[in-house]
This record gives sequence, C-alpha cells and structure tokens, in this order.
Amino acid sequence: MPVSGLGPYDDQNIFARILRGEIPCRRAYEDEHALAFHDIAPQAPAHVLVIPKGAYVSFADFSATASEAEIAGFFRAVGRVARELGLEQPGYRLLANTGVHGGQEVPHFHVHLFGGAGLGPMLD
Ligand code: DGP
Repeated sequence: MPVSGLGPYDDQNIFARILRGEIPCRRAYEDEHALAFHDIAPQAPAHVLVIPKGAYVSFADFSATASEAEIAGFFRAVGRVARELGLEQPGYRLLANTGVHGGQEVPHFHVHLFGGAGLGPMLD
C-alpha cells in the first residue's frame, strides 16, 4: 500500500461504519461504487463527502490499487452528486485530504464537495 502515514485499513473507522449502516448519515446519493452524505460539520452551505464502497485508506491507496471500474465509477458518482445537488452552476470545490501531511482525519478515502456559495481562493 502507498505510504500515507495512516497505516493499514481499519474496518472500524467511522466511514466504514456508516457504509455498513451502523452509524446514521444524511445520505445525498448512493450507487454501486459510491456513497455520498452531508458532512457532520459543514464548512460551506453545501458540504458533502463522497466515499467509495471499497476499503481504501486514502486517495494514494485508491488511485494505486482500485480497479479501473471502481475509479471511473467513483469519479462519475462525484460529478453526479454535484449535478444533482445543483452545484454545477456557478461551480464547486473538490478536496481530498491525503495522509498525515494532508490533514486526513478519517482513514477511508473521501472527497469533500463544497459549494452553495463563492468559496474564494484556496490559499490566501
Ligand atoms: P478529513 O479531515 O478529510 O478526514 O475529513 C473528515 C470529515 O468527516 C470532516 O469534515 C468531518 C466529517 N465527519 C467525521 N465524522 C463524521 C460522521 O460521523 N458523520 C459525518 N456525516 N461526517 C463526519
């Protein structure tokens, strides 16, 4: 597994438990590859997390080890969530904190989708 400083996949992480239905979430979208749900502590008017159904620690892990079908299915789902939430116009932000230096807290790969307002530049 690519190094991210997060260790091997922990099937007790909070997103694994959400995927198994052990912890509730406010679901925005689901298909065979992905689940999307609203962040518990939103940092924008729309703040949704999109996670793959497979057990991947981080983007580094997912991009290196997931199948082409999983990768394509996942990123199609991300785009679909944004579209279905009405965020395409005038736009949104995607973010994947990756590993320790990326500030990733939950060790199941996820993409943050932020929108619903002008977000400004990332680094200012
Ligand atoms: P990150 O730092 O990229 O690992 O972000 C993890 C995000 O997950 C953070 O924005 C808060 C969110 N989060 C953590 N626990 C829960 C939870 O139990 N439910 C939901 N909906 N979001 C959670």
